Amino acid sequence: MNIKHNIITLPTFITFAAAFILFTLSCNDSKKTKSITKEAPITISAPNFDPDSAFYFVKAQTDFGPRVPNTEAHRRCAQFLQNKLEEYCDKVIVQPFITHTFDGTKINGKNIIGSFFPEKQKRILLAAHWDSRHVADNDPDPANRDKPIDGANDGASGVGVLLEIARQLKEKNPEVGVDIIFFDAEDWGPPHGQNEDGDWWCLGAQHWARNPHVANYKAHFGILLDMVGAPNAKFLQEGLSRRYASQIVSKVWTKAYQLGYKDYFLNFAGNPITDDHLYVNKIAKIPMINIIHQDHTTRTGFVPTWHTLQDNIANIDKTTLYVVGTTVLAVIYDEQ
Ligand code: AHN
Ligand code: ZN
Repeated sequence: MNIKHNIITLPTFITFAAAFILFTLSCNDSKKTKSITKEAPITISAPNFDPDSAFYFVKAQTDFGPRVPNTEAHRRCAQFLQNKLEEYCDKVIVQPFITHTFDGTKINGKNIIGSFFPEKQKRILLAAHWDSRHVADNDPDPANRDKPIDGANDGASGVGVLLEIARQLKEKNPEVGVDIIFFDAEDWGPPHGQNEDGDWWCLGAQHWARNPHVANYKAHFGILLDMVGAPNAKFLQEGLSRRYASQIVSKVWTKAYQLGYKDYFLNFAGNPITDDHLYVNKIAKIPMINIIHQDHTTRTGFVPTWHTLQDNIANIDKTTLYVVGTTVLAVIYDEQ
């Protein structure tokens, strides 16, 4: 037996003593450290939004042709959207409704709703309209003005971004519940400048706000996407969003600024726009903002392709889809 093994040498003693002192210090400090980590928000980093996938989802819609209510393209696209939400979400509800437009047309509409974690109390509502306008009444060529539009930007872009968000939510669970609503019959309103007092736009959103898919449905806040696919889009802080949900405007624009998207999300007030979020705010009483591209250089206040045959897939920009999708995903994964 070698006795050397039982002798504690001086260097060994010093090492153990130092370790003991450090351990004791860290124990005394543990209370402070714990309370600091408790107060700091746990930030779950968001998954990566794929702009190619979002673009594919936009094109899949325009490939059906104009999604005007009562047409075959509209019926086929509804089935596609339902299938996609069923692939990604925990629960899907399709809400059919019958309504009349300003010109007396009776239409069959469908709101299509996908939910993640339907049992969770704290929820975020995301929405876009999936129908496209029945007429290109803003087209520069009068011969085109009674033709239906593809609505690549006006309709399909918001839905495409939300389908890519749904695909990401399935891969990486957020802390909060999320509901995605594709509203129908948003865009069969009267010609620009006519009948402006009537509630002729947003017929699907009006139906849902009066008949939510879940009794007493509430969400912490909502985000509507409308025309989020044009190159170099400018998102002013839309007027009704500031009036009804200014804190959500701040939250989203601050996040966009942090991500480096200040050239898209401008720190300026935009005009109020009658859009789906108005009825979600007024009737369902859920604070909802609208991320919508406004252009004050045109007569209509929207981009030149708005309600024209030029609102097609050739005028969709992946970078804009990416900027909007990344911002909304970051907002979702910040909530707990
Ligand atoms: C009005 O022009 C009053 N609202 C426009 C809402 C809209 C139409 N968004 C897309 N298309
Ligand atoms: Zn429109």
